[in-house]
This record gives sequence, C-alpha cells and structure tokens, in this order.
Amino acid sequence: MGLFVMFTSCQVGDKSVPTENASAEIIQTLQNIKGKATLFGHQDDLAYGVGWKYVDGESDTRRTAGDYPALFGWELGGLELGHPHNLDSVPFDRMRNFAVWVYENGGINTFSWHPYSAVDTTKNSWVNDTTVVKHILPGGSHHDVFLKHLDKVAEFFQSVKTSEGKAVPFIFRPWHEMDGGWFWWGSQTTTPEELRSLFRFTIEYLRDEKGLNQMVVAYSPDRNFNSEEEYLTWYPGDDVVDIIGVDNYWDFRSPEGIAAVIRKLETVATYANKTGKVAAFTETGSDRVQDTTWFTQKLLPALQASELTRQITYVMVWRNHGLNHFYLPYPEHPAADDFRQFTADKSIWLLNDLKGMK
Ligand code: BMA
Repeated sequence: MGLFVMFTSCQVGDKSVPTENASAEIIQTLQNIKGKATLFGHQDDLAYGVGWKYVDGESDTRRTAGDYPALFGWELGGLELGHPHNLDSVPFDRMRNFAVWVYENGGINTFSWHPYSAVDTTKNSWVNDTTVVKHILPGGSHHDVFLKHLDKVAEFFQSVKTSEGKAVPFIFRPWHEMDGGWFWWGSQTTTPEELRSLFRFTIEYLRDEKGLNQMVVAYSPDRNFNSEEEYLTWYPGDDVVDIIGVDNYWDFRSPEGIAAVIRKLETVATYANKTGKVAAFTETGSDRVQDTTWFTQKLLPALQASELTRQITYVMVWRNHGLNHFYLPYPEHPAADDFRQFTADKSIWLLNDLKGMK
C-alpha cells in the first residue's frame, strides 16, 4: 500500500483523539479507492462453492471470473455458544486461516454475526416473537450471558493474526437489517433506542474493553428507508461506525426497483460524505441468479448511476451454498458470461486489481 496512515480519529465526547489503530489500513484503502472503483466481495468464497467444499485455493469467483474477490465475507453465528463451526458449518479454525490468508494476500475481511439469543440459546437469529434486546442490555436479566457471548467473539477476533503475531484488521457488521422484522434484534421486537444501545454497547465493549483496534465497524440496515432521517433511525453514532452501508436484495426484484436501489445508495453515500466516512453496498444479490443478466443489467447500472453511487467502495453478494442457494454464477451457469463481463468492467475490482493499487 502506498501511503499508510497509522492514526485515525476517534471521537471521544466532542473531541477528536488520534489513536493508534490497525483498522486504519482498511479505512485508508477504502478512502483511496472511493470514486475510482468498487471492490467486489463474496460471502464464504474460500470455504465452499457449488459442487465443492474446502479445496485449497478454490473459489467460485476465481472459477468463473479468473480471480478472487477483493473482499471476503465470513459469518460468526454459533461462535457465541462455543460451537466449533458456524451455523453454516464453516469451522472457525478454517475461517481464521482463511482470514489470515486474505489479509496476507492483500484482500479485506468482513464479518457478519447471526447469534443465537442470549435469553434462550435454543433460538437462532431468525426469531421475532420474543423480546431479547431489552434483556441483554446492561441491567437486563440476561446481560451476563450476552457478555459471555461477546467474550467469545472478542477471543476469536484476537486470535486472527499473522504468524508474526500481527492482528489482522477486519470489518465487523453486527445487528444488520435491524429495520426488517425477521431477526430478534429487528424492528418487530426492538425499539430504535434499544438497538442503538445494543450496537453502541457491542462496539464499545469490543473496542474499549477488549482493545480490538483492528476492527472497522459497518452499519447496514436493510432497504426500509426513504430519507436520510429514516436511514439513521437505528444509527448508533458517528463515533462507533466507520462504514455507512445498506443491504438490499428486495428492490432489485422488480424493474422499477432499480431506481429505489439507486436512491438508497445515494442516501448512504451522501451521509458517508457528510461524516467523512466511506459507503458500501454491504449485501445484495439474486438467489440462484435466475435473471442471467443481473450483474451487468441491474447491479452495474445501479453502481454507475451517478457520482454518488460510484462512490460505493464495495459490494458483496451472499454465499454459494449449493445448487439451491447461490448468488455467484458457477462456471457452467447461464449467467457466468454476464458475471465475467461485470468483473471485467474497469470500475469493478477483484483481488489483483486491489493489489495493483497497493
Ligand atoms: C442466510 C442464508 C442461510 C444462512 C444465513 C447465515 O441468508 O444463506 O442459509 O444460514 O444467511 O449465513
């Protein structure tokens, strides 16, 4: 990487205090590419794909487009209960190695977390009929259980380091899609104030108590907003968020929806500019890519719609679980050519493009 900024600003009260911060590497990279390119990302890319699992060096992105993604998504759900693998069966030991490989090969890691409920650990993230958040906040009946969950997450993050012992910087994207009703931290059971407290508590605990200075934080509601004010309903504060994001699958499903995708990306990019942060399209995709020109006719036009959408620093599609659930066309898939064209666009960067910049 060219110019390395070893210090970032972190807000304490109303003062800006420089802190030595490994996460600065990621922010600097994203600031450098802002307006020039959008990094392409894929969830679980190195772990498995359509028709393969845990084959060294394998990647559906590389199989189809000839190079790895620039950004790699990983999921932590299950870690909080001490499970050896996540809820999609990815062993945490392998995930740690993948994340180190990504860092050493010039890519960026981002972690999502779909935790089990600390109130009833038999319930996964997709429950919306009981109140959880109120009970896990400080003073709540299950706060101590939640702290143990966070300790597990912290311990894992601390263990992601190179063989020389350097902490691997990463993006953490907790409590996403809170504006939807499907998760236990979502709008069906949680007030905006509770969610903001949960988000803030989570980050302050990991960063300040556990010293995770290599962590960059992404805020990513789903598509349920029509103004900046609505977008910020759940926003925990500029001092605990670095990346201004959005998840949006839904709006792509109708032809008129692209305008909505664009409008929301513009809201995100505008707020990022206002606060000196970077904007990202944190999750999207079309399951099984049934629309075989989705990448060049939907996603690319959305990313290239305006100066603001061109400032989206990365876009990530979800995982390639198998033939019944995948977001990236495997080589024989009818959308493979379209995906190749998409990644060949000079504004879309895979791993080698990103390395070239550095
Ligand atoms: C969902 C699906 C699930 C998966 C979950 C967490 O969107 O892909 O199969 O368990 O994400 O990764």
